[in-house]
Amino acid sequence: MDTEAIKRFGYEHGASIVGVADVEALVNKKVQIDYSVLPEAKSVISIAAAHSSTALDCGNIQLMQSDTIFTYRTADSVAMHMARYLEKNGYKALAVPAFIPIDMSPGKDGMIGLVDHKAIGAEAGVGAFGESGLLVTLEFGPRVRLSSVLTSLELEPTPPLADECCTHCLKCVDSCPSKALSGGGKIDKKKCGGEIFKYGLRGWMRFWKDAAGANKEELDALIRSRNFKELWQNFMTGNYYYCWKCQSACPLGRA
Ligand code: B12
Repeated sequence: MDTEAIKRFGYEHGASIVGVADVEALVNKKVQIDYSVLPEAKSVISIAAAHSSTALDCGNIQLMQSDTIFTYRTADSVAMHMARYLEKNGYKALAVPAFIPIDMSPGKDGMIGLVDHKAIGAEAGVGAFGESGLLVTLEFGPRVRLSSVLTSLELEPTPPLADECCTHCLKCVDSCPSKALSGGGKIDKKKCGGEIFKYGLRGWMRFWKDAAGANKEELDALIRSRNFKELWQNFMTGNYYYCWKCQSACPLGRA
C-alpha cells in the first residue's frame, strides 16, 4: 500500500485534500503529537474536509453550524474508514478526532488536542499557515476541517508546499469581531473563545453560577432565557460555534 493508494482511498471516502507526513520530520519540527497512543507510528496522514463557502458566507448561525457539523463528520469519517482499511491490511492505525472529544484535564482544559492537526497538515503539504494562524489551502482557503491518522505504515511523504498560500491581505484580521487576531498567526485565545464559545462551556458555566444564587423566579427566568435554549440546542447537535469570520473572510479558493 503506497501514498497514492491512501490518497485515492481518502478521496473516495469524501476527503477534499489528503497528504502524508513523515513522523521523523514531525518530531524534528517539534510538532505537538502524543505518540504514547501509537509509539510505532511511522507516518501521519492529514485529511482535510472542505466547508461550503456559500454556507459560511450566508450569515445564518444555524446554517453555518450545520455545515460545520457535516464538515467535522466528514473529516472524522474519512479518518475512521482509513484507520480500519490500514488495520485490515496489517498495519496499526489510529484516527485522531478532528474536534471533540478532547482532553479536559487541568493544564489541557480542551485547548490542546492529542495532535496539532494544522501543523501536520502543513508538513503534509495540505496547506500552509496564514496570517490568521489557520492552515490555508490553495483549493478552499482556510475553509477546511482537519483530521489525522497515525499509522505504523511507512509511506512516502507528500512534501510541504513550496510557496505559502496566504496573500497577506489581512482580511481575516480585519474581520475578527473580538479583535483576537493580530496577524502572523498570533491569536488571543481568550478573546476568540469569548465569541465562538458564548453558548458553549462558557455559557454553561455562566448558567450554573447564576443559578446557584437565584430564587425561584430568577431560576425560572434563567431556564427560559436564550442562553439556556441555545445551550440545550448545542448539546443536542454537538456544535457550539458562533463565529467563522476568519475562515469566511479569506478570498482564496472561493466557489
Ligand atoms: C484549542 C483550539 C482552538 C482554540 C485555540 C486556538 C489556537 N490557535 O491555539 C480556540 C478556541 C481559540 C480556537 C479557535 C478556532 N478554531 Co480551533 N482548534 C483548537 C484545537 C482543538 C486544538 C489546537 C491545539 O491543540 N493546539 C496545540 C498547539 C501546540 O498549537 P497552536 O497553539 O494551535 O499552534 C501551533 C502550531 O499550529 C504552529 N503555528 C501556528 N501558527 C503558525 C504560523 C506559522 C507561520 C508557523 C510556522 C507555525 C504556526 O505553532 C504553534 C505553536 O506550536 C484544534 C484541533 C486540533 N487538535 O488541532 C482546533 C482547530 C485548530 N481549530 C480550527 C478552527 C477552524 C477554529 C475557528 C475558526 C473556530 C471555528 N469557528 O471553527 C477558530 C479560529 C481561530 C484562529 N484564527 O486561530 C481548525 C483549524 C482548521 C484550519 N483550516 O486551520 C482546527 C484544526 C480544528 C479542525 N479539526 O479542523 N481553536
